[in-house]
Amino acid sequence: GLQKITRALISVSDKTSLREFAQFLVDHAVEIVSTGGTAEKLRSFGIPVIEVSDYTGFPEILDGRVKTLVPKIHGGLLGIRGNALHEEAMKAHGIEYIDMVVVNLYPFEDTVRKNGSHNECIESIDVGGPTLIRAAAKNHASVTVVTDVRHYSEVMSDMSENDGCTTFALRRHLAASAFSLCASYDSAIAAWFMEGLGKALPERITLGGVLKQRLRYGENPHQAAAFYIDPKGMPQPGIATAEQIQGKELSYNNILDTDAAFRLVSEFKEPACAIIKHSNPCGCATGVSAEDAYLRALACDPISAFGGIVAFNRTIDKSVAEQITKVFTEVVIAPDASAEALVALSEKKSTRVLLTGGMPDPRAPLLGFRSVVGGFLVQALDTKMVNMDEIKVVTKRSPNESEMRDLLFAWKVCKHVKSNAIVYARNGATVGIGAGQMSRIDSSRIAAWKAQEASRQAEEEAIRTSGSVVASDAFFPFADGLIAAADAGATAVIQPGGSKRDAEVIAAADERGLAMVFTGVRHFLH
Ligand code: 93A
Repeated sequence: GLQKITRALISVSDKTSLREFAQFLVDHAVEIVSTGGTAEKLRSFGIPVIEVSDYTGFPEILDGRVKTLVPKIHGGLLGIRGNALHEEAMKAHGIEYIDMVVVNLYPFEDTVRKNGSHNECIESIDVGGPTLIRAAAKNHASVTVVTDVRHYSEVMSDMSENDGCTTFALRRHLAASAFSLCASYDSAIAAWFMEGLGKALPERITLGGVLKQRLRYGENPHQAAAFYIDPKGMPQPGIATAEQIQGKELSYNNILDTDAAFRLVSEFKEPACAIIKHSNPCGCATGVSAEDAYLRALACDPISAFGGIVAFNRTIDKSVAEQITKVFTEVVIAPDASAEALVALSEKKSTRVLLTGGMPDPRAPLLGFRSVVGGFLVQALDTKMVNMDEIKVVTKRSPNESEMRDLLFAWKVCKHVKSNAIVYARNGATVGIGAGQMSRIDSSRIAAWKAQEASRQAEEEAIRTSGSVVASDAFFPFADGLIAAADAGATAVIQPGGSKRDAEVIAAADERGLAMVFTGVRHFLH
């Protein structure tokens, strides 16, 4: 299993730590062959290197498009040691073994991300690099393939421990990593072509992900899990880019809930706060400040908020930070936090604090993935938000100004609640949320009941749903859900409309003096 390294081909775009690694190889009597830019860099470090063109006797041509694509290189990588026929052929053609390939690829994904021109993107498609990587990885029985700067230290310790040889275990592990790099590199290229063709959902799809973090487990302790980052496209500020300032490691459920919470608050221009439990909001509010929004979101269901995920669309200041520390909170995510706020939050060591540096565009297109046995579903995520001119008043009474403001607020929240979703809101804050029920009437009842319970616990005289508005993520199939809302004291309703029984539902609203608007848009969330 041990293979002595006597010759290495180094061809790298990312020249980070190149000096240290190449020097280590030279110290272990390895002969280095390199392509133009890499060779020049090594020479500048005073490291002895053979130009690939001198090695092959063939110049680099076509602006570097053909540098290493020659039999002397690929024969040297693919030949099987100890195979008499291979050795005979190699001898006949003057090909010698190459024991190690150190290659990282033209940065195609970066070029796309930086909005490179069409030509720049095309030129960033590496052909020779993946070819070297694939050849070396295929022949990992004796060839070591190093495709990432982060592998250097592993390789150096393996060689140090084994007298300048690498172990089979290391070569195999590096080969697996090499093929997964090639796969994700090609899938990024394929995705870029598809976009150019206006096809978001191609005939074949490969998920390109780069490991961000291995997770202790998935939804439950017996499920393996990891977090991968989409390497292409401009990353929007959010869970994937956030910097964790303090707290324990994020769990799988934390990541899902934090994403849901941050996406919800990104819907609002005014200061807003959302508190999420099991991917549903248990409170969401706008306010004059982050603190105001937090306290109003918390008031919706303070019992459920225990152990919640709290998101803001504003910088966390000291006053809101002090409020947060009064409640057991798993995660706080916000675009930023003041220094004093961070000091206040550090009182609660286990609370994870994530700062994103900005807010995502809630309308930016995103794909969502769900697995089913034997495959997976892909859809464009629901980034739609209704415009004022698409909203139709269907009752005799029109919502007044404050009802309209609350209707739009409730509608935004409702989109982020699992179906069947019913959201009661008043003065820019949720007062009752019914989520994830199998019947809409149950969600309506739960939402009203939750509001009643919160009112009772806070020892308020009036029930919070009186004078509230209600949003329903899909049409009311019967009048019962609407009647339940009217009975709870709601005065206005927002829903998509489109039921066979719309006329009955409208009549029930008119009878009770409710104002109702139709959006024509449904927001199921499963
Ligand atoms: O243009 S290529 O596709 N043709 C090649 O033959 C080739 N060989 C290595 N790109 C090629 N490479 C790539 O060049 C490597 O993958 C590496 O990223 C880069 C290093 O070039 P230089 O040493 O000139 O900086």
